[in-house]
Amino acid sequence: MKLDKLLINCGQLLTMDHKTNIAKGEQMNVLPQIENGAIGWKDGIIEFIGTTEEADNYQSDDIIDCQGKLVTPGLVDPHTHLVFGGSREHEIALKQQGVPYLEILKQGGGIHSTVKATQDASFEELLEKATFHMKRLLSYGVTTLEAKSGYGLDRETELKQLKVVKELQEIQPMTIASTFLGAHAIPKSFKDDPESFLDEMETLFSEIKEEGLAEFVDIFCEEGVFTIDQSKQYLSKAKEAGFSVKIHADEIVSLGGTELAIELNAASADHLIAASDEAVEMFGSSDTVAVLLPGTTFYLNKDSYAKARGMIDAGGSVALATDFNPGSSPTENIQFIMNLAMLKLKMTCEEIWNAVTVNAAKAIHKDEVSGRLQVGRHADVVIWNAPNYQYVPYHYGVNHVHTVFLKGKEVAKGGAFLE
Ligand code: IZC
Ligand code: ZN
Repeated sequence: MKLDKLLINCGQLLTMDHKTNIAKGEQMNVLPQIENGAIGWKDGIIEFIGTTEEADNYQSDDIIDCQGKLVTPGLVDPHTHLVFGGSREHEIALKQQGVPYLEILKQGGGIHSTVKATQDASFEELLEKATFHMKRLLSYGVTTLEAKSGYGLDRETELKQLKVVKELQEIQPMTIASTFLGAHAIPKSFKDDPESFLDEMETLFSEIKEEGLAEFVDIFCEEGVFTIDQSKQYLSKAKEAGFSVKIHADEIVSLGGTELAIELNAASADHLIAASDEAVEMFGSSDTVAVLLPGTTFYLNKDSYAKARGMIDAGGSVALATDFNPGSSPTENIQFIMNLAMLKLKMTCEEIWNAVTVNAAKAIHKDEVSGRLQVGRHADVVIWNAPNYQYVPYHYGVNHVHTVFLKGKEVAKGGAFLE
């Protein structure tokens, strides 16, 4: 068969092909790979994966000699707040004075400040800004991501955000999972009546479902935001309406959101810095993916990080994400998140690669299309300026991308997005 493109001499070709759609516990330390590998595709679909020797059976007018470089699947970022107006650098001084994240929120800043900017922005402005951030994620090797709403807190703006995500799904080739996070904060007008606000957000479920605007419903379960009981009730309704659910759980205060996520069989429980020891153990007997966001702990200047080791040692499944958002994690650099996972979460390099591919895809139900290299799948492939897979979590703060292929097409090179 004649291929459109054939990569040969991939020093390590990480196929991540575990034969299962999730890597749990000790399996996270296994990295399915081919030494001196080769991969080829036609019409954007992978037709061949094997060794460079085996590639002799294939022809192509476009053969790239990778000269021993690392080659992997496109990365998956399973937790971003991609669509928002404005930015929050005006809060730097408050942060530096030691005013905590939840206090800034309580004073009407933080998420509320982004809500105002998002309400004021037009659909086109939000689309343009989200596209910019998405291309930057792509330049760092991400080809699949999740995007949340949650900066509207009213019907109109929440729908506007979700429609931006839908437009992105339709007009560009990255794979995107959409999450409705209307329950992200309590707007001022509902300050003393959060339940009525949740009722209001719930009235959007049917419209979101009918128009295919989101696959997941998420809630910020946190002190001063939504309680465990409110979260349980709201997410149970979401499940009844046919959504899969996620929780921003135990990010700052230990409320028990992690246990709730597992009890509800959520697709993922996210953050988990303050998760209890019992909750950490529970991941061993659950397929709920622990989505850890160490960039947020770093940026909020906290001392303790989520207990990734405990979760993996208990037999659980861990994924990593940027949490890209304008407040607690303004970065699209998922490679820096991999550095933090190595340094602060004490994850092995093998665990880290599983956490940004196969497990990240599972956390957003994209495991059938993303996170692994298999014949028949989209050719979402990254060539790295790295001699081996350990090198990327090791050498920090820079972009190691050599080339990103999205559905077979070269879209980013040397860390820059190609127009
Ligand atoms: O805009 O602050 N934690 N939500 C919950 C966020 C962080 C995003 C933000
Ligand atoms: Zn978040």
